[in-house]
Amino acid sequence: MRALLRGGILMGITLAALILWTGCGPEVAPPEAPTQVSEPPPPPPPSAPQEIANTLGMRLRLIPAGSFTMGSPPEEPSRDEDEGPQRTVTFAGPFCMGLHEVTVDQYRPFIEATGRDEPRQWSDQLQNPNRPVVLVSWEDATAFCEWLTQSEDAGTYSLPSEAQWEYACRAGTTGAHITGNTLDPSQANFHTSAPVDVGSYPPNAWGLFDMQGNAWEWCQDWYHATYEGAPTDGSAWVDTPGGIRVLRGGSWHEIQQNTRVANRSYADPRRLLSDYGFRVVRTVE
Ligand SMILES: [Ca+2]
Ligand SMILES: [Ca+2]
Repeated sequence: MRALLRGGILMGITLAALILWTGCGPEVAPPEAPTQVSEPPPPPPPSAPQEIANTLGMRLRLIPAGSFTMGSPPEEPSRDEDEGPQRTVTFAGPFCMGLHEVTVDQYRPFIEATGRDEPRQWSDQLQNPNRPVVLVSWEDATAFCEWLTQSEDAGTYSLPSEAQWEYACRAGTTGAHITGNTLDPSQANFHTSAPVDVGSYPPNAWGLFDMQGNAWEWCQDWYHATYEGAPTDGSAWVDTPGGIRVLRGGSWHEIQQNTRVANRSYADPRRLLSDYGFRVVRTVE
């Protein structure tokens, strides 16, 4: 009798355990999932960076963090010595860069708000509001960026560092031009008679227009005749003030070789020329 009772209890416990296991117990592990990738997801494709606009109507592109080789190899035709030695520059974080050179129309409110002197030939330039503002010095361009930072509610604006400029211009390319080893007159405004409206030529792979040609673009950096000792974190090289600042990208006035991505020009920060303009960068916030 006791044995029968014990057997019944055991059977009951077993049955209860079976019910628990099949119905109410902890969930059974699902079948093995398809192959899982354990690495972190890749960064967003550089061909599709984010775009923002400020209250001036200026459009800016998010330039992704990453590394690139700055400068040109010794064998590049028409290369100047100051384009080397080539070095790896790494941007730890993204930044924003103007899609276009700063236009006449975008420069106008700065003059009106600050009373700063109009660029030479300003009344002529006003006839073409969507052309890059030219005849502006490095000092004018820097003052514009400071004013813009004050008047906008997000980010700090500045001229690009040379490294930011070249990284954004190359957009992953490694040739003498963003188009390869040559640049066709249909691809950029160079060796012509005047600047043209910004965005009249195809953009680069990151959606930036007129990085080569149209107006030369002032950079923050003091000019150094070599990259020996230059920063590798993408910042501007401003530790040893000199007499001249850097310009990049060539212009409507220049021959093709001077629009090469790695080419560097330089001028006194107060100098004005009819093919000197600029574009801005902004911090990401
Ligand atoms: Ca340009
Ligand atoms: Ca040069």
